[in-house]
Amino acid sequence: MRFDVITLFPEFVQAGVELGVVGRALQRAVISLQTWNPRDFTTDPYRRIDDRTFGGGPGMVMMVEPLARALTAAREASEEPAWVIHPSPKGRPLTQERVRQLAELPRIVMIASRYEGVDQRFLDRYVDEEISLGDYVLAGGELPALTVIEAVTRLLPGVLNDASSAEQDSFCEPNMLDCPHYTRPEVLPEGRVPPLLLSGNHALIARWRRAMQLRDTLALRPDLLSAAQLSKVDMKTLAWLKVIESQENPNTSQEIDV
Ligand code: 4F9
Repeated sequence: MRFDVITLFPEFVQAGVELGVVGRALQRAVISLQTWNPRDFTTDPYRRIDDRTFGGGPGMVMMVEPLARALTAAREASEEPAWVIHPSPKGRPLTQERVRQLAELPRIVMIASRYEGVDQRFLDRYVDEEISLGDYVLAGGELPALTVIEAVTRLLPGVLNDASSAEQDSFCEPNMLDCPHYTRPEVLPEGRVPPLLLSGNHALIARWRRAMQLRDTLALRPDLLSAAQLSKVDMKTLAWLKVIESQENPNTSQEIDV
């Protein structure tokens, strides 16, 4: 898989892909990455990439031409068709489902914008998709671009050593949080491992883990549950978790429905 990032801070992006899973994937040539600096595609002696906003107001806007020329150069660097992503708070929130789809593409180009924004004509004409990482504003799109690269790369064949570990994570199952995990030693000043996990009873352990997933999703991300794949047993477990919750917090309790 090939990534291209158009950025005023190519060193920032290069530094972000050196280590860990992405660094290893680069070394093994499972992925490749090229950065493109719009400043190298200016024509004026000041190498300007931004200008004041029409209509007045504070802040600078990234100009169409350096970005468009950088994008053209990136496109021409490979024959693979490119899907062009602009990380932006205006985009659709990124989900693991979308990450899985992106991992099927041969090539992604990301536009990491800076300053107050980008001339809308560039976005309308050249960007296929805007992606948001959340409802907050960063100084630029470099960290979101790195986030997309990492989320996608770890799904590519041969990147993670244990083929199953990418698939067993929290969020692998859509709309369900991961259960708690424990490792040695069994007993610590900070607490002990739930004895059930030491029982060797795998059916019981699987049920406990499922109950913990439901407990934590209900407590931390109840918004996910409406879209989650729930079995009849899951529904019963959830109903009980709600009863228990209402007993522990009688002031905030909702209706009991078992
Ligand atoms: C992009 C914030 C995606 C959240 C890009 C400033 C951004 C962002 N998700 N903020 N530039």
